[in-house]
Amino acid sequence: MSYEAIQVETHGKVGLIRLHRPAALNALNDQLMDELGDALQKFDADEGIGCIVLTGSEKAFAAGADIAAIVDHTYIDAYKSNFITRNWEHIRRVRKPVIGAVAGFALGGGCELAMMCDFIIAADNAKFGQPEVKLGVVPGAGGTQRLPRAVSKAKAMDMCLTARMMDAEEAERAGLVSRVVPLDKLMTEALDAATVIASMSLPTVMMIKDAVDRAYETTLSEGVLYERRVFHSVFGTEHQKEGMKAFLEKRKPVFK
Ligand code: CO8
Repeated sequence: MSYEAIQVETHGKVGLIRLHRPAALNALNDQLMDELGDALQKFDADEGIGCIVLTGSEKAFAAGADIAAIVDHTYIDAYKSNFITRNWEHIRRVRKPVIGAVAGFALGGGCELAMMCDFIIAADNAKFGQPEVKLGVVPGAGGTQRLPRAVSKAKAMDMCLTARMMDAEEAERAGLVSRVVPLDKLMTEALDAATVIASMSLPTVMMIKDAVDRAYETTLSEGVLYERRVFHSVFGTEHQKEGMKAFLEKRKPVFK
């Protein structure tokens, strides 16, 4: 598949996907979502890739669903095409870590896409919001579910009901993003973090992602049990032997 609405690069063991519809502030249309799903699946399957970075432009990560493409949708159009979920599930199934590197607007589906990433590094000009209410619609790709889990019910209600945007500083304070960096350092910081992750044992990294995600899907006691079982299983891997021996031998581990 050749891409027009995204750009794809590799940096060592890091796969970089850049949303690229500059004339529409990276508004999410079917083409972009299909290409994104395809690129994510390819990086996920690529043995040479250990971590993925998803980014947009300096002005916009993504300004939401492409309003022009859906303004005339009927209920049946949305239902029959399974609007949103058909691609969204691909993204959710990616097993390698995905870092969102967010600059500028991350609104509506753009904010929801950023929240699908395992963590977000934000530029200091980032703005997050769920402005769907202004369009007479509700968030449709997890905004009412992931936002309260990330920033509390109070802030999520405030953002979804008033459509106010949250700037990068507030987003970090509220726990929506893991770090805020100057705009000109965003890609270096995101690629450096991804390179660190990609240098670790890939199966271990995937198990950690899986276990942390469990925290949002289950009770504490079930989650802790799941973690313990995974923890036990790592003693069956060469990477545990290599990681622990390397520490004791005061050298860097080599994870094959
Ligand atoms: N859809 C289509 N086109 C858009 C969108 C969008 N979401 N956002 C911006 N554009 C276009 C503008 O129409 C404009 O095009 P043109 O130059 O041809 O007139 C161009 O991008 C630049 O935009 P602005 O001139 O408006 O730029 P400003 O800097 O003045 O404003 C804003 C930037 C504040 C981001 C403004 O563009 C805006 O409010 N955009 C809409 C944001 C919004 O409401 N997003 C929610 C959309 S609904 C949604 O996301 C439902 C999610 C469902 C999941 C979807 C998964 C696929």
